[in-house]
Amino acid sequence: MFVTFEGPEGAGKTTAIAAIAHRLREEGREVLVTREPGSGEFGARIRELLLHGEAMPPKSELFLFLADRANHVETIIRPALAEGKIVLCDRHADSTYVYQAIVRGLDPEFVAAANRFATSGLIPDATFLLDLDPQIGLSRIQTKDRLDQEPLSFHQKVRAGFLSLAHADPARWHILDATQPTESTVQSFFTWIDQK
Ligand code: T5A
Repeated sequence: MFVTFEGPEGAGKTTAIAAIAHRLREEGREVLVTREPGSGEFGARIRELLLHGEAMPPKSELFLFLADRANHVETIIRPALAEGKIVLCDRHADSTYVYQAIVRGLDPEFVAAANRFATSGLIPDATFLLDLDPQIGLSRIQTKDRLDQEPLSFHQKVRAGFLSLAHADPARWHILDATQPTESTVQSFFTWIDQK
């Protein structure tokens, strides 16, 4: 089972995923917690360039996220799925569509096709959108990276972009109120998985 978590900065994805993984493991399930960008040594190097390096053209940013994703899917996610693990992934292809196409303005059709190429067509079984006012999310972050430092209008477009994707595909997306305590997200996840 492949589950992704998306949303604006500081929405609480990492915190919620840790709590969900803990409870799944208590139930005896095999879980892989992973993230984009930055899984494995290859991903960690790309993450450093993307989040802590200098400014770069949007096209370069796109290809770095895709390079990370292709490696992540092939060497980490697919092997874990083949072993029957539940894979909980902090951001995935939808982040690229929102940040690089909708917000940065790169060609949406090209970005969608590039995502399909990078993932070899892997689509999450479910995606949880932790939605909140970006001002609240940004106020939760202690140390801001390159993308966190974009203006508020950028982050408002990110929020709107995620909401538009979620509303277009309600069978996959679950929109959650990220101003609620983490336990609320955990409950929503278990309500979903217990029906599977
Ligand atoms: N990006 C990523 C792209 O542009 N394209 C792509 O293709 C991809 C994959 C990644 C950046 O790259 C961009 C998006 C991002 O800008 P990142 O550091 O991985 O950078 O960024 P985030 O995923 O946004 O991680 P954050 O750590 O900023 O946010 P989280 O994981 O949503 O939030 P979390 O859990 O770390 O919590 C943040 C703080 O809030 C508190 C926590 O204790 C923590 O202090 N918190 C809560 N407080 C109150 N109520 C709750 N419910 C809370 N939950 C957590």
